[in-house]
Amino acid sequence: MFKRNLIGRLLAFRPFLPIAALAIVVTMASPSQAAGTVVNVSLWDKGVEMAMATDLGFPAAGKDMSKVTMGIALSVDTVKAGEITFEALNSSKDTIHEMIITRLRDLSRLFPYNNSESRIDEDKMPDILGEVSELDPGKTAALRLDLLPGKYLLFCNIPGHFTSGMWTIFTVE
Ligand SMILES: [Cu+2]
Repeated sequence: MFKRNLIGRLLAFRPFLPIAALAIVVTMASPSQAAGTVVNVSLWDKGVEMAMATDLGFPAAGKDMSKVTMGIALSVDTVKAGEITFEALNSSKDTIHEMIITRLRDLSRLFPYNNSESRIDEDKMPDILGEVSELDPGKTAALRLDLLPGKYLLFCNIPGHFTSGMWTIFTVE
């Protein structure tokens, strides 16, 4: 599903490439030949009727993360350093989600949070590397990054979603 969408999008955006170049694009889009690593990302939730948790933001220490009502699921959570393509799918039926990636230098540090907006204060986070913003339900989008070894956090910053548990840790070796 992801692969087909990726190929479709690449071809759609590059309709005038010569045949040889097209072949390269298609070849690169298959997982075994991809330049770097492909990580499938599912942005999921349990539906709008579920009351959102309000105290399940990162870090998870001391929290009952089984109570999350939305989250980010990865096909693989540890990859080799280098070029990494995140293929994000909004699996929700009714809610817009997004995926922001930030370097995680301290596994216990609280993120700057704007309580009145119920979201992370992105302006106070110097380590944000990229994002797939405001993805409609059922839509996919890709983010390609060159990542060094370290810990990263993927999170959704739609109001209320971070504290509902919509984040996950990602490791690059
Ligand atoms: Cu979200």
